[in-house]
Amino acid sequence: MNIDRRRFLAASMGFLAGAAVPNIFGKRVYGQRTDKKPNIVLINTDDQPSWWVGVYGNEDVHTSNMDKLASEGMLFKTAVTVPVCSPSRAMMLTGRYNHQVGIDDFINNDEVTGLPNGSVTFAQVLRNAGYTTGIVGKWHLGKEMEYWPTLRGFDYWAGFTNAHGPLNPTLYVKRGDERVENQKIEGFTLNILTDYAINFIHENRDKPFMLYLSYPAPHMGYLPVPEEDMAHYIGKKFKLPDYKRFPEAKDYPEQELQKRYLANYAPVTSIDRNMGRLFEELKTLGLEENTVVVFTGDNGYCLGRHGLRSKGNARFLGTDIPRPNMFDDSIVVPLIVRWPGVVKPGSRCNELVSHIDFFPTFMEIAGLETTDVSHLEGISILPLLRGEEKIWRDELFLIYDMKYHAVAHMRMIRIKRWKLIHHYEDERKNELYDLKNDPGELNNLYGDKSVKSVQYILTGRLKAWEQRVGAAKEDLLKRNRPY
Ligand SMILES: [Ca+2]
Repeated sequence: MNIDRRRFLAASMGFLAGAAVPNIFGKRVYGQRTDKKPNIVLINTDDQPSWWVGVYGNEDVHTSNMDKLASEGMLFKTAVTVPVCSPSRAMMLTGRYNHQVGIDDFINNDEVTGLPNGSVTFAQVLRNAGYTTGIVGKWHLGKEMEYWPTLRGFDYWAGFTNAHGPLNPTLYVKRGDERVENQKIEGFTLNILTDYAINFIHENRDKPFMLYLSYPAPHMGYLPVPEEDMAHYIGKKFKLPDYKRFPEAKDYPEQELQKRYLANYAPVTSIDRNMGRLFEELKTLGLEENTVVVFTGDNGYCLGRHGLRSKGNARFLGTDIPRPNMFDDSIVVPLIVRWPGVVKPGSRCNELVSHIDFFPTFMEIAGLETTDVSHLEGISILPLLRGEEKIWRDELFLIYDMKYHAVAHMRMIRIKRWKLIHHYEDERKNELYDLKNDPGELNNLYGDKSVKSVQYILTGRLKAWEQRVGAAKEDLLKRNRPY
């Protein structure tokens, strides 16, 4: 069969199988499909908060493909995750809270640990259901071979264990039991990873596949990027937050912060351009209709907000003063889902969702029952994607036991209006924010008499959750971890 014929057939099948079901008036009806298993492409960026995406309201960053994806799919305004790499990835892959799979903080380069054997990932479940599963890029759930993604449900891996710089990457390339090729490739890392992702899609175009494309950027400023990505920012001055109101950060030079913005926005644009290449490939292969694309980030970032640089383990700008935190800037990540025929183009969702929801969502997308997997903490967001009226959860929880940069033991409950954070390392640091009247989380109301009942109720709910999932203060002692 020649390529044109194959593409034509694939395109026709995509149309028949994937399009929205036309009703008798010829209108598209969303939320219904009757076709074969859809492919899943999950794109995860490293340290990109939702506020670094144009469509989330940022006028400085250039993200035309991310914005277009939102115009074709659903954008979630409040998608949260643990505010550092490894715990967030553990939550996403296992559908459980990070401490339940033993990942408290990011995994340092010299640490011999990782996602334990026996932690079931969505990749394993999808592979059992007939999917070919691949990961391209950063893993960050264990450096030793026993923790590698090819032993956690992925048939294919082209990438690296921890972080990697922007140029000339050395990649492990591994398929099943094949030997590992350790390849150094000349060029820009983000372009090269996308090439591998495109190849994976091309090779698996005739069967259901799940691709987890894990970009290692814009992590801590990721330059250089190709000139074409930099071109969007020549001579540009970025809007900066009012970081000078924070005494610890007030002496930090504006010019330096401008440079940091450039070092983060330019790689976001580089990823965005590469995402465009990947989407073109899906279209060319006729797979666009039958592929669910999920775009998200592994944690947020402050970059001047609250006077901080970095995320949950932030420090004040220009200092080594730590500020462990669960500000929305650190925990809210982009989440955009496109699924032609199911998700209404340009739709927006204000419900509270979390990275623990990915696992059951992917199961449901693959047509699998989620009732037998009671160990999962997340809920499938498929009803939200379909636009169904549904009573949804009204609370989200997070846990972050931080050991690098500072010691902190944070537990959070976030409802739509309020957020409570316990700091078990020092309860004088507890926080309570009214997100409706103080979305920037500048006014800590913990202990304020005017919100006594809110604090009381949220404390009860948070403690009940802590007890249930083994995250209470007493459990820290049992785990022999100091606080
Ligand atoms: Ca990260």
